[in-house]
Amino acid sequence: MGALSKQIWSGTAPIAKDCLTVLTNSFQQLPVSSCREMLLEQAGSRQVEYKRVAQGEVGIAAATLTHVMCELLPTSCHESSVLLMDENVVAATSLVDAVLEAAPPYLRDDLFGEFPRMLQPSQLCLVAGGRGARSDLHIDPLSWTGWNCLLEGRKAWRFYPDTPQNTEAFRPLGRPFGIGKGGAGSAQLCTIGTGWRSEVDLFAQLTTHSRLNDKVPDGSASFQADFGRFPHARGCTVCLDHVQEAGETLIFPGHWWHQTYHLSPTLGFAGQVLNSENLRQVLGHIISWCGLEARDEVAWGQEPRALIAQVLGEAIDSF
Ligand SMILES: O=C(O)CCC(=O)C(=O)O
Ligand SMILES: [Fe+2]
Repeated sequence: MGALSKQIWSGTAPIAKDCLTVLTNSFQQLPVSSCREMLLEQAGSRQVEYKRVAQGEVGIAAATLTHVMCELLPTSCHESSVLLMDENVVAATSLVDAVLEAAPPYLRDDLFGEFPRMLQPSQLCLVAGGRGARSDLHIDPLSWTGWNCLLEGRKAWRFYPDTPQNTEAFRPLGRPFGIGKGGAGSAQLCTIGTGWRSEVDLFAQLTTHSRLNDKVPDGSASFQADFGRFPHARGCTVCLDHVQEAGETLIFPGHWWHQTYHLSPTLGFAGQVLNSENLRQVLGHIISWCGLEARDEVAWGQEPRALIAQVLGEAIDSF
């Protein structure tokens, strides 16, 4: 597989598949300060779970949204970082509609709405990180197309192709997707596909060069994985790096390995999209995960809604 590629989207050309697309000046109609205010006003007292990494140990803790956003995120640092990724609090506010209305049309035309309700991925995930916060190195579920808009702060991204070489390097752990006790996403009752995560942290350490020169980390190149703990990670392929600036939305193949590092306190949202371009890929993922009969070209030629109903019906029956 060749190197991953990146395009800066002009706003007119069609969005190329299998490519990282960078939309600059996106979500302009969304006033950043009122997003923060709306969140805190409408959901500030709700309990949220956040991820804390301290001395390499990962823990999950809970606090109110206001406490996380106003107290914990501003004091986060590389050695003791805080990341909030929550799909429930935004759903309790009027922000979902405001964000989706301000989204580029490409992201709004989403066929996931045709999935049975219990199997619909949540439309919007709030992503707020303190300095030094990092997501897991992971592959999103269902081979969907992911999108991620950043309203405040700077975030470094690193992408790798999902090749056998990287499977060997990152030693994936499955993260099944389906219906669970916790609703869509956490799958214990009916699984229709999977994502993957790795224990490797690509951003575990500042490189010797950055440390010696007292450089403020400004992108992925300032970091390296903890090779002492994960020597197999040295065997990975070349990567694609991007530093996301406020106002940028990234659209990317969710089946690429990816991990983020929050270079400064951030506020943003993540979502996913299903459309005629990736329908075959997503339904193909579900067909192979559930062991359903492969489709021929005629079947793939059907109207998207009919295809979705058919494949999802069979997937549920197969469980
Ligand atoms: O924004 C982040 O820190 C991680 C988001 C992510 O993994 C995604 O949007 O798929
Ligand atoms: Fe992701």
